[in-house]
Amino acid sequence: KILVLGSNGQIGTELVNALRNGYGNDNVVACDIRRPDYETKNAGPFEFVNVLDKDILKDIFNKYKPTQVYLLAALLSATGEQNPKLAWDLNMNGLLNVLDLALIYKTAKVYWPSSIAVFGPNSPKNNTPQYCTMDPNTVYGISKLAGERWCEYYFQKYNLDVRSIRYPGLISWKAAPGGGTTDYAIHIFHEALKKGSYASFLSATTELPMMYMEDAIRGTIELMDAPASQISIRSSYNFAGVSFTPEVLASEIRKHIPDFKLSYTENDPRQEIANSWPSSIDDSYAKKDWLWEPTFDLAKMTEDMLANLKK
Ligand code: VAH
Repeated sequence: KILVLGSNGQIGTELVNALRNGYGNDNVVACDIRRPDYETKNAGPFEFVNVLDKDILKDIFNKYKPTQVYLLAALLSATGEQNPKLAWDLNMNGLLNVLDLALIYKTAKVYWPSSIAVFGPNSPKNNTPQYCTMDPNTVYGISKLAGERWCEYYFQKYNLDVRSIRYPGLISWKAAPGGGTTDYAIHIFHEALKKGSYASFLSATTELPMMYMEDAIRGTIELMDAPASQISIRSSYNFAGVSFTPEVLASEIRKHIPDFKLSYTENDPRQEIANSWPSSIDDSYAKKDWLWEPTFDLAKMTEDMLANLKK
């Protein structure tokens, strides 16, 4: 069995579907603190689980004896800044609870997502390398960097097969994003179709690394399927798709909606977060170790987002 903890979020919703397609509906157990708002195409087992409740989490491990666990429950960057202590508690203790239970129940593989938020103002901005100065200044970024160190620690000390990716901003049409700094790049599509205009909370020239969800899900499963001998990084892999600014994204949208208007709001706290993050990422280790290759460029992503949202 495969457990997906945080199955209702932006990533979990699509990952559960992809895993159920590959492993069969009954073999993938979706776990969240809320029931999914809508029926997923691939219905399967669901459990109410709060990853901070170690007793319930232990019961779930005991009940399913999972071979793989994906831990996706987290607070993202913008929401994290509104509630720093909760973000630290959930992002850190959720991870430690899962790592400990994975050892006890001999889970074969654990997946935990990190983020480009592990980088900070003194990290190189362009083509940010795997190994460089990392001084995250959001609680989200601090918790992701600390989490990466714990993942590597459990691998080195206890031989736990933990794998991780530093996601860029993920663009998807199926499930809503949950309080991140990159969310503008999703809202813009919804508003472009609904109103023909959008007010971006990030400035025209803020360039951030992004990726289409379909690529991200495929990459995640490819990493998990790769032979352990090919995984040279046990903290978390740099992972890249496309980079763009709100301005560049708007011109791509205008190829489909010629009158689309983009304006900007000022003094949004998310701007400061975005300013501390890289503009583009060097993911050569992922390419070399497990043959990662993205397939969605800006044009293909924009076309697919608009076509699906229109439906
Ligand atoms: C956030 N989408 O904005 C997340 C992400 C690249 C950043 O981890 O908080």
